[in-house]
Amino acid sequence: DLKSRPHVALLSSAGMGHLTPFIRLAASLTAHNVQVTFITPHPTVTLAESESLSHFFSTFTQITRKHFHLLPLDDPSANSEDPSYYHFEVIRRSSHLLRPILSPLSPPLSALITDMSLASTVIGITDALRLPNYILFTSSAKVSILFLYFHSIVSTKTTENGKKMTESSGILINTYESIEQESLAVLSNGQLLEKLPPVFAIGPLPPCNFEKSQPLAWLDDQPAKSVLYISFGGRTATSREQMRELGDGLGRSGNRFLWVVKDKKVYVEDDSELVEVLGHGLMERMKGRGLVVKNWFNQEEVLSHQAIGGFLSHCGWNSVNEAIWHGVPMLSWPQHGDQKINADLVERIGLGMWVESWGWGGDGVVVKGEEIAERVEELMGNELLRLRAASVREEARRAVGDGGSSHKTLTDLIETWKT
Ligand code: BUP
Repeated sequence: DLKSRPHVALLSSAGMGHLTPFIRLAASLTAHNVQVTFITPHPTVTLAESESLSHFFSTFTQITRKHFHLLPLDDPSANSEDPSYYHFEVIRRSSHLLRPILSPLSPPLSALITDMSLASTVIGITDALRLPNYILFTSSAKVSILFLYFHSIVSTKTTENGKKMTESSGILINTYESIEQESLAVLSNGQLLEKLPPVFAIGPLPPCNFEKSQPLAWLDDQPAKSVLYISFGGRTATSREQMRELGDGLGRSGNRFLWVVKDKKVYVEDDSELVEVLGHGLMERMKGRGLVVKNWFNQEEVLSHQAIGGFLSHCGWNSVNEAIWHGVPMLSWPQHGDQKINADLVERIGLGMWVESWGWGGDGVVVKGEEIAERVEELMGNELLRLRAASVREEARRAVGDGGSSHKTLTDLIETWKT
């Protein structure tokens, strides 16, 4: 019965940073008694995505999966250094194939929720089908302001999604009132643009249960809050020189650590030998106190572990949300894209530190091991920051708990889908 149980389709995009919030939103909607059809572009860019999807569908059997077979794309102009960006373009150019997937869905859809990177082509299709279309914005409210406003002052191809988003039925953001009050106000008070769809702060989208699957024996043996977790996301290629300095810094600081090394702009397909990257001497010095891994680790599970006491992070928005969710203090080291804006927010809400002079990781400036060691010690020994991070965690959980601001926003939105 559509009156009590609306049917909503979700269309995700490429890369774990985009897929993860879609999976979490699908789980949240299911918990709110919404019937969900999940459309997955096929093939995915990485193995991590396809594995995550198969765990997800085998756990959430009530969610219907639809494959969206992508057209082969043989166009060098669409190519990019980063496989995710290339894939965005492939999905974009295949979007006309969505219509035959969407039209026959039964019961009829109340709405389609699309990734921000696909707004420019998908909205035309949903308009033709007279289907309300919502955008899931996978970064912060503050970054969404830039996205939505930029097209009104400059005109380039990259602003197309932002422009189209202003024509959507609404924008869902994985954030919550108390950390982005100002930005959310700007998005809703008519100050930014004359015509802007409603914005729904529905985060932080809680991690789903199926994501807890990997045993981490090494972590289990470490004292509480003693381990620094280091990851710069799946799309950051840290230079070898910087990796050596980071290793040196970890060697100097007496802390335990778990370091996920990514040497190329790929996830698990990276098979270069760690020793080759870091060198024998450094590997020896780090032995015993640290674990260096180059494969895909379930980050959310790592952050939930009692042994973790700090997170040296690129500040991808999902990583920030996961640190918030588990109250893990952060040392921010933005690498590209929206990450400096996120790092600024992390500092302002009291969740972490940001050494701005480090610049963008990988921009040619190499931060020395000595300085890294100093900051790591500052992070891991900062009792005040730990207390603040714990209260950020409580506040976040209140937002999505019964009666919380994000919970109420999502419940009210679902009500409007009931016909
Ligand atoms: Br790397 C890595 N394990 O080893 P962000 C990432 N993740 O679970 P951005 C793992 O991928 P990108 C790993 O928990 C987060 O949910 C992580 O999203 C998970 O980064 C997601 O933090 C990454 O928003 O994506 O820059 O958007 O990692 O592709 O660079």
